[in-house]
Amino acid sequence: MPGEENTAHYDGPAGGWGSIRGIARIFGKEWATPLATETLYRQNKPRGFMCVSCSWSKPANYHPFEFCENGAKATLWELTSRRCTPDFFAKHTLTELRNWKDYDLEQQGRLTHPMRYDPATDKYVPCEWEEAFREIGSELRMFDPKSVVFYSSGRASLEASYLYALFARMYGNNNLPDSSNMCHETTAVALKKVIGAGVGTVVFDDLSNCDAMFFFGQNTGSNSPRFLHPLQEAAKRGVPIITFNPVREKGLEVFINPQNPVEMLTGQETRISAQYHQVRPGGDVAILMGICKHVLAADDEAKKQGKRVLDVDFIAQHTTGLEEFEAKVRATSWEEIERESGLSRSDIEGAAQVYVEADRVIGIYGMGLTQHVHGFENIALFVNMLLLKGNIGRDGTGISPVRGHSNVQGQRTVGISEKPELVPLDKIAAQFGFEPPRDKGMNTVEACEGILAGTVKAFFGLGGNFVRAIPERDRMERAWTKMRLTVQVATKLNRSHLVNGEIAYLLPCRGRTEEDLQATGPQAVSIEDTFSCIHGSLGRRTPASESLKSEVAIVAGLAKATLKPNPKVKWDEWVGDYALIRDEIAETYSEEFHDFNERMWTPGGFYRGNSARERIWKTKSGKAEFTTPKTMTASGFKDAPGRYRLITIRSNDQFNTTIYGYSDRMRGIEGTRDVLLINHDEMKRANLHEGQIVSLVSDAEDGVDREVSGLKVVPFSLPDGCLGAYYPEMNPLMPLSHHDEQSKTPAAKSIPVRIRASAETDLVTVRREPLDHATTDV
Ligand SMILES: Nc1nc2c(c(=O)[nH]1)N[C@H]1C(S)=C(S)[C@@H](COP(=O)(O)OP(=O)(O)OC[C@H]3O[C@@H](n4cnc5c(=O)[nH]c(N)nc54)[C@H](O)[C@@H]3O)O[C@H]1N2
Ligand SMILES: Nc1nc2c(c(=O)[nH]1)N[C@H]1C(S)=C(S)[C@@H](COP(=O)(O)OP(=O)(O)OC[C@H]3O[C@@H](n4cnc5c(=O)[nH]c(N)nc54)[C@H](O)[C@@H]3O)O[C@H]1N2
Ligand SMILES: [Mo]
Repeated sequence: MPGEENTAHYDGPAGGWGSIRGIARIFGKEWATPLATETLYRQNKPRGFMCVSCSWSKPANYHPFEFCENGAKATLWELTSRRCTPDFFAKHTLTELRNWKDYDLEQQGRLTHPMRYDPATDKYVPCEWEEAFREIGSELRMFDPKSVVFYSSGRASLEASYLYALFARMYGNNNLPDSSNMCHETTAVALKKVIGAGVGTVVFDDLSNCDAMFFFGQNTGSNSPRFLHPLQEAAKRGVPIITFNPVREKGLEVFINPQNPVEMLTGQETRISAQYHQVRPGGDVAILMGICKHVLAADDEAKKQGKRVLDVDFIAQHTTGLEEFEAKVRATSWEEIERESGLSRSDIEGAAQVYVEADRVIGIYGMGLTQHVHGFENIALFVNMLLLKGNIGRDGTGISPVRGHSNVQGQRTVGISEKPELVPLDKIAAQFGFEPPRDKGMNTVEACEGILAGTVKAFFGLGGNFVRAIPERDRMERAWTKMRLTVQVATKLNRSHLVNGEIAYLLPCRGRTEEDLQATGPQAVSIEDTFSCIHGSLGRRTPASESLKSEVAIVAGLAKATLKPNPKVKWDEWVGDYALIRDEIAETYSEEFHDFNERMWTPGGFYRGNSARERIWKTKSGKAEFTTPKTMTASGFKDAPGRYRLITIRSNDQFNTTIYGYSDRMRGIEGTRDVLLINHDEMKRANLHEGQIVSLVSDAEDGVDREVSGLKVVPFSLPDGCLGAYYPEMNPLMPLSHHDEQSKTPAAKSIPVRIRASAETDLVTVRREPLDHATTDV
């Protein structure tokens, strides 16, 4: 079992003075200017702007400073005074810049001019917007529409996203992969299948009405720190928070509210989790089976006294499939549950008893459940657990995926989807007078497969850092350059801009904090948070450069340069007045977005509704569906001697591929990200010593060599058989084929690897199996 033996050590709580110092350390004087303070003050408030970091709720009753350490970092990162100008690009070739670290690239500051790749000098050179639109448009007109990919990262507003999806469909494809394909796509697919709505059913107020929370694989302290406030309030009310996570994450242990002067001055901590269970990566299927097993046993006991633990009325009226699931649970032994979960029966029963006794329970989760080969089963079983006691569709209950990017959920809501059945295509056809494509488009993994196979000829990136975020980075980078056209819309320089197609453009855009002045005046945009609430957002800062365009203007400019004119599609008018785009959104999605322009400034946002919350089940059976799992582990591969499950983690000093600094304060890892976390017992077994430099190699048995070297061994409290290391540095180790079976979300929380201690010793342990189903390397 894992010990408490981290050498990497942080004694402090999440929040507290550490979070204030964390901001000051990175931004120094930049953070203390009146303008920065004024901007932060307006963050996440009505008539203010909505944070560009995560998608956590923006409540109506906001705090004086409704931002967290990471929201402040993200805002200040966008507001930096540094500029990455044409001068910078004149000094460096792309070949040279490809050797720079992600951190150093983004440190160059905001992009200022549209740039075109010049193959003769291997440099980006400045160009005019119209020239860029013209060339990209004329190239796009020559491709088979099915060979072009339109990626988006989850930041672009509802307005930009709606136009982007419309552009792709008018162009002729549904190739609209999105960062959520690497993230909560498992949620979208699993929840749609079992409860008929692909997003969470919980709203903010439920958090103060529940009497227990079950928390799987979400790192609140780093990734959605404002969530710590309702968690702290719940813990203070005596609500047990039961956490399952291989890593002891500080934010789920103790918290000091940096907005509470008394707590700050007295160092008064709140304990967050009442129970903390260090599950094996992929062990959640077994835990959930164990919890359900205990619930059924408790129900058997209760029946003897004429009572029930199960919500039998709810089950009879609203669900299907319990019989088969129940038989499976009863047939599953505790021995198997203990082996697969890495936890003891008494631990699981202890957690399950809290569930038995609680009347209103919320289930919360993040990447720890979604990023597995059997991520679908993780989520479906979590829903099973909730259904047993009617914990969906009542106040203070429900399932709550914590979404990532600030508008990632909203982008899917307004049409960015490769799945045509999720988009009201008939309505769009009637509204704009064209026939949208009805065939399925490519998701992220399929787009990567197409790029490797050479069938994808052009890639358009609306934000993000695709090449860095996806699996199989080394092979992907080599294949990337074979594309004819790559276009990236971005605020800051990143790795994806340096791996270019034959023709490549880098187009700089305004950020959400900045004033967006168009023909009818300053424009606001809107986003959807993790609780399905829609908020207006108004940027007021002077844009980083006069040459920047908004994402709306860039998408419209490109669409106009590419598509035949259509009188119902008014690109110029839409750019002049975003309220007209919102009118179009309201027409396409009339149920959710009626009176959009009037409602967008509602304090706390307006709720777009969720059928499952009303106990209306838009599933195939018309009921909420119990799922019988075909597997007892989510990892998707067998254990073998020397094979570890690698989990890729984020620090509080990064936002995805954006690295703010090298301090993972809450895990006590400082100064470097090139580390391999492993527990003491495993270190002994593998004959490793602290500080030793090792490599990780792929153990996927697909014949492809994958290696990341130069990792320093750091003893860390983790379950046996498991390792931890940072995303995105580890992405070369993740096979493209290693993804959730149903949704194709890359399985970044259980990657099969071996440790290579040194070139001589380990060649023996790295097996090279003959190629069987392997894809060919490029
Ligand atoms: N500061 C900051 N904030 C962010 C981001 C960021 O990079 N930095 N990214 C944003 C985005 S896009 C997203 S999607 C979210 C991601 O936020 P999270 O969903 O929290 O994602 P991760 O931090 O990748 O992993 C979550 C937790 O899963 C645990 N875990 C790993 N494997 C397992 C397992 O098998 N079972 C269980 N139960 N737990 C497991 C890890 O230890 C980790 O604590 O955060 C968003 N917010
Ligand atoms: N191994 C492993 N891989 C993972 C994950 C993991 O946990 N482990 N997590 C996955 C997840 S959850 C996600 S969401 C993906 C993230 O994948 P992406 O969303 O593609 O990546 P980001 O790092 O969020 O993108 C950062 C870049 O976005 C640009 N940008 C910032 N703001 C704006 C803006 O307002 N407009 C535009 N146009 N551009 C902007 C900047 O240039 C910045 O460099 O990675 C996935 N990959
Ligand atoms: Mo994400």
